[in-house]
Amino acid sequence: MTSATTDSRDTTAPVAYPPGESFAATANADAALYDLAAADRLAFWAEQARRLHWAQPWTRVLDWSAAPVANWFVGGKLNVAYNCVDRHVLDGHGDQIAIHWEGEPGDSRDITYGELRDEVSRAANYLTELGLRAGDRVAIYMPMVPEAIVSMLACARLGLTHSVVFAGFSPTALRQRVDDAGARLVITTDGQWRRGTAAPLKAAVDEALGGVHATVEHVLVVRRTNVDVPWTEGRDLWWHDTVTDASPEHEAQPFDAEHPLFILYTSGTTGKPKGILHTSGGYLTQAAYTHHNVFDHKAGQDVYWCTADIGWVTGHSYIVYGPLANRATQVVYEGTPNAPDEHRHFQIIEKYGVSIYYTAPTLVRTFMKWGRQIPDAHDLSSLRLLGSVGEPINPEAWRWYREVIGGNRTPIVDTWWQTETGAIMISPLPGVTATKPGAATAALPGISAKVVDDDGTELDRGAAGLLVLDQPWPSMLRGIWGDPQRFRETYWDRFAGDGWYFAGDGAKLDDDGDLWVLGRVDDVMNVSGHRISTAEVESALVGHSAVAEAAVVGASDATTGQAIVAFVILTAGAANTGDALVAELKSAVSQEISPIARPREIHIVPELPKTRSGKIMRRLLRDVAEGRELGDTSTLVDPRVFEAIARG
Ligand code: 6R9
Repeated sequence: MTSATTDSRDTTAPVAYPPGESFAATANADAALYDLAAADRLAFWAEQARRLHWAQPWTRVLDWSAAPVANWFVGGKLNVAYNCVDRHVLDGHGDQIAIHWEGEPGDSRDITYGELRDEVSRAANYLTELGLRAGDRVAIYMPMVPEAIVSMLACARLGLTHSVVFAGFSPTALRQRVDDAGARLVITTDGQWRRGTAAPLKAAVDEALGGVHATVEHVLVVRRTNVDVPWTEGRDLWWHDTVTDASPEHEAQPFDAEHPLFILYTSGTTGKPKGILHTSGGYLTQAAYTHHNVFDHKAGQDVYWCTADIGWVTGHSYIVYGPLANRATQVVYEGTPNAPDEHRHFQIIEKYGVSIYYTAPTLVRTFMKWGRQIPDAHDLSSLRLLGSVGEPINPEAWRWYREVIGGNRTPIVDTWWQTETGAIMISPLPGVTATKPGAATAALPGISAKVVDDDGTELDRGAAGLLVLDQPWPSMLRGIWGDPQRFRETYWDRFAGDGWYFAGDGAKLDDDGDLWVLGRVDDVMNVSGHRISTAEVESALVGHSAVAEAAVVGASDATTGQAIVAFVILTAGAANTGDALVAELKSAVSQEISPIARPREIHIVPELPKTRSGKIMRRLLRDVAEGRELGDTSTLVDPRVFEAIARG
């Protein structure tokens, strides 16, 4: 093997790993899928949609006449929750375990498909009793407890549109999302476990809603940590007093293929998060198709584990909808990888015999930092496939992942996709594709991607450009909630003449024609696989009375991929207390957005480098943030330093 490299953009030294013969012999995918999709793309997707149970068949696969809003499986009707739960029970798999749930403090619960159906039905009955009707929005602000998944499925069953808000988000961020979606109900827990301590969560909901709220009628609370909770009589309801007592009999009604399934907020280039809207039939089709082929998932045999949180799209598509539609048996883990110690993930893999493990590069790099003696202390031989998502995986981490976790035998699928795409778009097919450290390799059968320059001209191999999707796909976003204009501007105006979707990522094809995703080309940072906009952090900083102006950049970081580095100018009269002020500003950002948005560094500077038109020169700041130790910030304000950097 060639020497490992830490540069994810080094496309010169990769070694390809052809599929193993025995893996290929039983693989779900085969090379013919590419030919089938190329011969008739829509017929191919129609075939994939037949994985699902449709109460009424569609009359047309795709109507693209209202582009960029797609209409897939026109006239078809289905119930998403029925597809994820009931039909497996009716097919005789009610006793199969759907979820091996592992709580952070060490408690655990196995939930069969039969039990899941009963719980989802109880929740659906109670939400109906509360007066919720198809089309209403429900905010779900919960840690990784089974009731979070039950809540999502109960919404899907009733045609309620859920908006899951990551439980690490602040009350301000929750409020923004609840308001934007006009939610009638918030489902939460009393508290959440984080490395052995119970942190309050219901209290954050109260803070977010503040007294009487325009649209929220009720807050439904699951007891998890037993912390004391503030309580508003009449508005607040305990899950165990209501849902638990509801009837487990509920008949699911079918909804239109284009019925809104969920809204999920993601960061854009401005301070205001975008509510990405997904619908039912096309979304579930592509989630199920990709989960089957990309993870080579075999129902009744595999034990699957996706380590994401349901607060992100990966949790939606690859914990809830894709795996459950495919009758997976999966691990759902509540806590962090180092609770109570760094062995936790490997103990879980061993305990349940996990065979498919899907995680983010940032965690692989963290494992590397902890050292191989930790995974080496465990029997990981049940693993047969590894996945990566969220950010480019650097070849060194890829190789370590394959060798140390995968015992040099497992294929690695590096899956590129976005909240907006709904499901995986670019990935190797295990058993078919020769994988290559750092490369997402190729668009999946049925998906079309190109690497183009600013004018939309397709680039030759070796040249870096912009990633575009030039054909609609079933799980594509159907819009930004309440903002059709922003939807067009953000994704479609850049290549309006061609009708292409602009992903916001840079990419290149290498000499073999394999695709490498190079990271964001806009003002969106990627910290540990989480998208955070520079504008959002800047606005949190200037929200502090001491800050007059702020500029934020993502600087490369060995563990988190990128880290947030901020440069701030203080208001006249603000006392520069140095480290104390920096610490205060960091926690202000954590509180305003989330701890994941906490800057790694904040530099207090007398001025910011600007162009003549007044635009902050972020590129220069990024060079500074990445290129030198900034212990002494006084050098920063010296214009000669900037001149020197600009020349270099
Ligand atoms: C699924 C998810 C999307 C952004 C995307 C890109 C980055 C995700 C990647 C990847 C390189 C991969 N990204 N997967 N970059 N290789 N395999 O992460 O959705 O949170 O919306 O982030 O993440 O920059 O544009 P989301």
